[in-house]
Amino acid sequence: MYVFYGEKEVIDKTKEAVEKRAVDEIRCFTYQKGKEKNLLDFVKKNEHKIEIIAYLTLNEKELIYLSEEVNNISSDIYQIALVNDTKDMEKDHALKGVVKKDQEILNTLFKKIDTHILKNKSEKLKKAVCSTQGNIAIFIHDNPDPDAIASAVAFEEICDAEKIESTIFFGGSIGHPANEIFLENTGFDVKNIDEDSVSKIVDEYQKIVFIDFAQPGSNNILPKNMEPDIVIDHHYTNKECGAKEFQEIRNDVGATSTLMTKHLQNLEISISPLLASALLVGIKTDTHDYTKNISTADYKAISYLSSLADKDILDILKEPSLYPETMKSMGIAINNRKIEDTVLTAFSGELDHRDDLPQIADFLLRERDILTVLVYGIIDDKIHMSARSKDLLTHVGKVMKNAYSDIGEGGGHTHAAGGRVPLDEFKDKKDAIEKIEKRFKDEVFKK
Ligand SMILES: [Mn+2]
Repeated sequence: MYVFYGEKEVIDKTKEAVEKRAVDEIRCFTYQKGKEKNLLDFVKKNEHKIEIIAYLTLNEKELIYLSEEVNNISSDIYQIALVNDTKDMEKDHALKGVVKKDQEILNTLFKKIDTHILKNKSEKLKKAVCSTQGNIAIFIHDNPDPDAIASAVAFEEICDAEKIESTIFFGGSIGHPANEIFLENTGFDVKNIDEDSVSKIVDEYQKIVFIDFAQPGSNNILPKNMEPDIVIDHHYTNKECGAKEFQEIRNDVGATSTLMTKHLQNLEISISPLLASALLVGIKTDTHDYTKNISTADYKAISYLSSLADKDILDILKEPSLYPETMKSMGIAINNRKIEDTVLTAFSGELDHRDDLPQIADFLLRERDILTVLVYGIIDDKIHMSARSKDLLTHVGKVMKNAYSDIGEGGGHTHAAGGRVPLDEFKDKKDAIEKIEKRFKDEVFKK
């Protein structure tokens, strides 16, 4: 939790800036003469939750008094203040950071806070790892992607540095051919397990770590009531994941790889060319080629990793080769594609891999003047679909939901979505093709 204390005007500005960053919980206290006790009472009650107190007041006497009182309650709280002159403030008082009032206050303040938080976080993470008497089980989500795999391997590096044994586990299958190829080419050791072995692992291993996910039981092999010891993730969640020792959920960064890079950097653990390349691919895939959710922190990690990565490995990992079956399905889809206005629909025949569809959809979206794509194919007794859109007025997740929810499933994000419908909803294949396409276009053109 961040606590801000100061004049109303500065507090209002700060609050806005901090909220935009979507970091930890924020509490603001407006400075009022004689009401210092309110702040101190709050600190007493929440001393373990508070990470930082920033004083945005220029009343020096008050500042010194408060910072010392807070220091008496807990010396773990990082206290930073805005002052008239930085000269003699830093050494003599409980304040660990000061910002001169004529500096670009907020930026300087945040820079200091960031440096402190990150260093401190990495140290806390190391402590959580080191307190293990046995070994650590690192879990990643089902059908793991390069971000999850590379981040887990980075976590393993921290364990290795502390001579603590660790193993990476995941449920489901690798799924996406690109991910399978990533794993083959990196040679990283991750263990695919089934539900029966989960309880044994949980018993055997002393600490449980979640990497690139935070909610047990959703898209991972762990039971819903599992309490992790450590969680590091970058997906938005409104639920408490209840990590017992260390938790870092930052939805203001594009990839868990970015967070892990920073930890390795802060803990001065060297990153091999292979791992640096893998982490780079993790950031690349999770930010959709640096176009979505990318932040300054991601760019910083990219710049750091780039100097360590191996260009040849990177080339192989970045452009994974495609399966012959995927090429075949892509050919069928290209031949079958129908275009109406800016919307392209394509039937890709009988599919070998469900995950061919998003790759084909991404490819077809590159056709000139096309803004929205639906690709679908048959696997067993179902029609599987994948949709993409770069049309600002189309939310393709909603389109899929409205078009197919009554006969199957559909949903997803603004730009990418998917769905499936059982084949027996239709008379025959021809009827299925007609109806699937009509439902999609009706929804897209409705807007
Ligand atoms: Mn991720």
